[in-house]
Amino acid sequence: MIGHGFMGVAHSQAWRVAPRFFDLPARPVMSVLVGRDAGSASAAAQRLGWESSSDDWREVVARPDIDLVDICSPGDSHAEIAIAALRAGKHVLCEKPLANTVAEAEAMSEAASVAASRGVYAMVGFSYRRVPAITFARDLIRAGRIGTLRRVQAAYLQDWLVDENGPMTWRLDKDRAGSGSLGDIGAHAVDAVQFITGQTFEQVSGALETFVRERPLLAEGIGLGGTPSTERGVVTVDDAAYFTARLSGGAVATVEATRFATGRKNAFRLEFSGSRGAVSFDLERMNELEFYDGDDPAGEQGFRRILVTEPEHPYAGAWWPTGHGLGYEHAFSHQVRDLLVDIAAGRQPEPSFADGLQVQRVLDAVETSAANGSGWTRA
Ligand code: SOE
Repeated sequence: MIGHGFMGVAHSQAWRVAPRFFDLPARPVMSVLVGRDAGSASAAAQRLGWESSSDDWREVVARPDIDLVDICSPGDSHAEIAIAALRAGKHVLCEKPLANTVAEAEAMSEAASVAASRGVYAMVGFSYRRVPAITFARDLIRAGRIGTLRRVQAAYLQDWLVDENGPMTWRLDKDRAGSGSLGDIGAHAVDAVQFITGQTFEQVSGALETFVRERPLLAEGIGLGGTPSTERGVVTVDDAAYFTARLSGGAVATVEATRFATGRKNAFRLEFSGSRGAVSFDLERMNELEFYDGDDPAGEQGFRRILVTEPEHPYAGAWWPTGHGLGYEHAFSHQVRDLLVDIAAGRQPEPSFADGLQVQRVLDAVETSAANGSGWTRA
């Protein structure tokens, strides 16, 4: 695994826990953790349960005893590492968004399709696809339970940037992160909507805004918990992204992504309205799904709350008894499970790098539309 920040920790937990709850076709060996600083990588490896550590990803991806490379580093390193790993015959799991630019994502997708023809697979880590209630929403909608889809409302709302004295993390630097709220959390919204509905974003019309244009630079550390210095740096990404969209199956959508939604900690909200019913989800209540069935008797109609913790719900049966619920980390374990099952079956895991590229094109179209003030832009 490359990287041991927030995502490295989440993925480490998944690699360790998945084999305890799922019957996997292969036993993951957490072999090497790679970080830029040898000392921090070694300390993180011990804490997170990796056998060894390294500060040289090139040497690690070339090693014959490595079968799979999990990329949890910032976006500016994804393309180079993923392409090198795939060319060296290693399966790849790469964090979202796939890349910082469409050109990088195209190169990655091309490398993945060459590798797949040799039985080497790549997956992009849109982990929320594997939250049971989101997977179940997809099952309901794909089974036609809400009829013809007409309206989608997606909002990914966080507030961890509200404090204007919060430091300049790598996520606020376009060169490292590609974009701001748009790529960090808007990408989840784009992927989840396409996954759930089976429709792709065809045209978008968007606006971006940066509310806080300068922040204290970090003297030490890379994240919000780092030590700020007295110098200030320029924020080069969006703080908020908004767009309307036309989907391939005729539905229309509004999407909002911001890390300035005061009071909203991780509210990823998705609502789908169809000719026969509707489905609504909020990640802050991630074990629940609201379902409105227009076929219910007139006097009994209303959204019903389904607790998505039954053995018949996706993934839930592998964990705790009915009603005990799952959390943020479980989706990453489901991701590990599905990845290993697909690799063992010689099947392309989803979302593929081609899916990641398609999301990247949507993000790019939003940026183009926002920059030009040009209205509808083809994704
Ligand atoms: C930060 O906004 C972040 O950690 C995202 O990068 C993740 O993808 C999301 O799962 C939670 O929020």
